[in-house]
Amino acid sequence: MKAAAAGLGIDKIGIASAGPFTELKQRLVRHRELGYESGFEESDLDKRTEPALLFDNPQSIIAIAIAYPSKLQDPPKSEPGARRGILSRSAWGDDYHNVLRERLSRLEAWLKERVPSCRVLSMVDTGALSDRAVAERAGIGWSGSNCSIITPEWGSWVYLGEMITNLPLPPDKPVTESCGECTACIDACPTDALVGPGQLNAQRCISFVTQTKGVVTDELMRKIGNRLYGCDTCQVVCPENKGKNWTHHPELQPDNEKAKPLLVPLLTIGNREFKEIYGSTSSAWRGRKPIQRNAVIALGNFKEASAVPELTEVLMNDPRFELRATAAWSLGRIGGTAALEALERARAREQDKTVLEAIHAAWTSLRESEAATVASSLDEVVIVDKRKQRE
Ligand code: B12
Ligand code: SF4
Ligand code: SF4
Repeated sequence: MKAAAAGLGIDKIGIASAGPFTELKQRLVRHRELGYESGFEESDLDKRTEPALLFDNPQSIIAIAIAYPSKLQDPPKSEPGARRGILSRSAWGDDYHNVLRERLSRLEAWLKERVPSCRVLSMVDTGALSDRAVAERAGIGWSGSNCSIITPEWGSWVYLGEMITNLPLPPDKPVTESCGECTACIDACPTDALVGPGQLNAQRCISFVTQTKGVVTDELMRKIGNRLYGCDTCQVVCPENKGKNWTHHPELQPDNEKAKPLLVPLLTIGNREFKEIYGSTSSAWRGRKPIQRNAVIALGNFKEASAVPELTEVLMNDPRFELRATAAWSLGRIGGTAALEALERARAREQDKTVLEAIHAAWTSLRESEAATVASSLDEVVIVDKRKQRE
């Protein structure tokens, strides 16, 4: 099976025993108690850790890994007047869920041809099991301080999937490599979401925040930067990923305009157009709202004054309060007379409490910074005056 992996389009296969994940269970209980869950995980911790609850008489779990690209070829520049956002590498190319499911069904067909009595249950990401815990047990890679499974061959730029089976296959040993003394990912995480080696407070992880649909806090909006979906920082800085860029799966190759799109057109993208462009990628699962909201945030973080008319349009007319509130924040961050006027006009007609609060916060901070600028220029006048008097 392992020798056939490459022919099946699979980069690495490992075998794990199908016994309960007892240590993981304790870990997940503690994780929940600390409030570190994202809410995207399967909520039943028994199902997450006991393969026998998902599959009748499981004998082993076949774990697979598929490597993906980490570099864009000739990426378009993000420039004043044409600012761009970025999708995380896990959303480049075709949706990895579909790609891995297709590989798992190829593997299933290969197995059934040889062992007709074989039964399998395949999963990728949305299944109950922890894909990382299975991969670790199956010797695919080690569990890094950035939480990712790092394979000695492909680094952490791998998607994971698995198949519970009734085949009693000999289990692989976990890999012996480890992070050693390195702490680069923990140091680089913009929000200190990595609260310790291999321990993530998902609520502070930018990858999670970019996938939420609500209004984000000022602190986290500033840290989102121009990320439209996901975050790769803790993997980009990882020395184990240095020089690793995998281009052998054509379906996973990025389209530059999708991976690094212009921000302004995203503000008005319709549902149908969004599905046409992004529907085939893994970034579309939460719909267009989070990505549009993140585009509004990114323009604010770029302080892109040329986008004030479009942001004003969002603030005045977008039916979604989350978008209007975020546009208020963004205009406050950009500043200038046009932004201030837009906030004042919106304040006069806005009915939603959250948006009104956002407008007020943006307006106040703008006025304060304006007052500070006036005050500092007055200070300068006074200093100049005093100098003149002395002369
Ligand atoms: C929920 C989820 C998220 C959440 C929370 C992530 C997290 N770290 O918990 C959010 C939205 C933030 C997220 C982000 C990302 N995700 Co995600 N996510 C998942 C999902 C659905 C469940 C993960 C989960 O249960 N986490 C809870 C933690 C506690 O458990 P765990 O990580 O599964 O298991 C590990 C720990 O428990 C640890 N552990 C166990 N016992 C102990 C004891 C001690 C002392 C310590 C320190 C650790 C430890 O070891 C286990 C194995 O590594 C999985 C798919 C799946 N079904 O498993 C994908 C998955 C983990 N995500 C994936 C990816 C690619 C990402 C992103 C890179 C996407 C991006 N570019 O933005 C980021 C990475 C963020 C990060 N640093 O982890 C891949 C990971 C591939 C890989 N090479 O590791 C997965 C496996 C999807 C897939 N099938 O490929 N994700
Ligand atoms: S994905 Fe980004 S925010 Fe999340 S842990 Fe990694 S560096 Fe921190
Ligand atoms: S950056 Fe260093 S500590 Fe973090 S996962 Fe990579 S090797 Fe491990």
